[in-house]
Amino acid sequence: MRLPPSISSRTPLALAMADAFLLPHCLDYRIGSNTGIEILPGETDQVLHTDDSIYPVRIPGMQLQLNAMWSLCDFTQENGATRVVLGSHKPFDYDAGDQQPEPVLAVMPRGSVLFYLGNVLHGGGANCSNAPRMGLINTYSLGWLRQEVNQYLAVPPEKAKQYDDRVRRLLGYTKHGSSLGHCRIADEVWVRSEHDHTS
Ligand SMILES: O=C(O)CCC(=O)C(=O)O
Repeated sequence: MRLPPSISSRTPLALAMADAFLLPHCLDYRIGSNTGIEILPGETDQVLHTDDSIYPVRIPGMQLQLNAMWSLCDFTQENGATRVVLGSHKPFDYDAGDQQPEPVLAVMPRGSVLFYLGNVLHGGGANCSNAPRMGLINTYSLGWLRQEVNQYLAVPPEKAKQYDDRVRRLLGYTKHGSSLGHCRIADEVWVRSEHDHTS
């Protein structure tokens, strides 16, 4: 389920994490997606995957994406807590005998948050309980990348206007650097940046 920007997208903790991991590689980052995830009773393990595989590049030392999984209920071993392969953001050398570790479970109480880099192997767990396991994933991507969800369609200007400058910047209603994404609109939805001398 794709969701509009939520309060969680701009909590100081999430933004501090995104600052730390993404700002070394861009001037400003963006919301990639906001996705509600419900794992129903009886669902089995999701295939382990990386989320930044939407971008067909790997640049050593550069993270493209940071993800935050908010637990909307307790995440337990029984109900399908997210499985995370620790260290999987580092290259594996199978020829040298490296082995992929078993995933660990992000067991956490309702209202917690799990941060994981876009190139970390992870997946939802099997839900062996009798209640849905609900979470909300906010992703953030480097400001010069295309966002996973087209935020200008998902949150068009008339809706985006209800959000403050920070959220509109996160949505992409601003330029990145001197001209990427520029648009000559005289509209209150646009956030002028320090690099913005043209519109
Ligand atoms: O629900 C989870 O724990 C992870 C979900 C996920 O990684 C995905 O849907 O891509």
